[in-house]
Amino acid sequence: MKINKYPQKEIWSELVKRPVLKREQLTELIADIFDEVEKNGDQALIAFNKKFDQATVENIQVSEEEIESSENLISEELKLAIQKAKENITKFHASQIPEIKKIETIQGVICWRENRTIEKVGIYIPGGTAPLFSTVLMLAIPAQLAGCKEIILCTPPDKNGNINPAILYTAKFCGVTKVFKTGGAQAIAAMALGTESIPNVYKIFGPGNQYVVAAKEFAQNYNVAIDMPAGPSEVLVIADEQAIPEYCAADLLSQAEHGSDSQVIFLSTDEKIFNETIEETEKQLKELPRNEFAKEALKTSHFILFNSLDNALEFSNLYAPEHLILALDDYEKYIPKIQNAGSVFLGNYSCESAGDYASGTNHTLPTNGFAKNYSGVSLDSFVKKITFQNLSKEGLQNLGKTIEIMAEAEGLLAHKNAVSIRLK
Ligand code: HSO
Ligand code: ZN
Repeated sequence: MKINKYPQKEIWSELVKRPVLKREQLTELIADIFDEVEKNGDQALIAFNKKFDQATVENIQVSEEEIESSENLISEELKLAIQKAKENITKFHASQIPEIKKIETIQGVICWRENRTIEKVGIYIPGGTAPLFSTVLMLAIPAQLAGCKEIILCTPPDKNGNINPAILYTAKFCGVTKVFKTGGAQAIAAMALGTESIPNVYKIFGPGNQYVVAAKEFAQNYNVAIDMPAGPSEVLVIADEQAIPEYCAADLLSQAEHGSDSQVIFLSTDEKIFNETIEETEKQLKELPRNEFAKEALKTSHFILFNSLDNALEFSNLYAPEHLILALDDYEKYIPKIQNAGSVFLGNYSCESAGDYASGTNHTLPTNGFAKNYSGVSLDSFVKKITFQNLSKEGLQNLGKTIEIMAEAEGLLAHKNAVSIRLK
């Protein structure tokens, strides 16, 4: 932990820096993988499964039977929990479907926007130490609500060639149309380019390691959109004198356990709460099964004492955290002062895990300072908006002169003529 008391503003810009990730030059490697997938399709993916995941699979696509049997491999309790989470996530995201507003800008000129679905989308779910079936909910539910026709999912198989049943169950439950056993950069390449079994998609979503992130960036060369630039998870907690150190520590650790590169920041205006949260964090850390990850993450994490909440908020806006927790008595007062954050948790009972799993908001959020210029995933991420207009004769009469003058000033007489010819 890096502990700092009342840091001068001059050093804030140092404190908000994320640890520099060792990002090797991956472009060449990624380009080779894309080439290989383009040339050899499914066979390339099967070979990559052997090479990177030590898995032998004959069919890249998960069979109906495998999907069906996933239901018997997870507990009833977990199924009910997934159902509850789905209900809440659905409620919240369905509320984001906009009503169409037709605006008469001047008499006879009507303009509006309509959503159209991105027809084919791909979801990537990483393998590794935690099977993130909650991320399937967060991406497939808005995709389905938006009306995406093809929602495919790629995830790496384990050594026996299987996929975690909770991922399969959730995928089916949330309308994923096809699931494929392929991971890493090759999965992204397959979704961007298409293979014999994997259809190419128009937009790719989901978290992943540095190879996946680099491959998503590379996929944009093929006219494929991506959800957002990705980095390790983060939480920033601001606590005043009524915060509860046990809760604050638990929240910090809930994010730190994601990985050794996770970022957790604790800001407080109260020295007693500050010291007790540090102690509590050390104490709770020892009990965690994933404490190896959390311990590493804490090494680069900041605990900072501030002399006012306004200063703490200003620091937080500069940091632009993925998740912001306001463990404050008067959190309402501080809402308007939040400028940069992915998702905000208000008061002592709003733990970040609520948003990670089941309250309804999306957990795919901007990290690494991108909360300054990106939003998290929402229904909007699965649609594009088309503008429409309709001018009546009277409308064109009302607007014609303006257009003609502007077109002439740009020297574009054909533009001007498109108006004049109608009005003469
Ligand atoms: N906190 C993660 C999402 C997640 N948490 C999935 C648990 N499972 C996003 O930053
Ligand atoms: Zn989490």
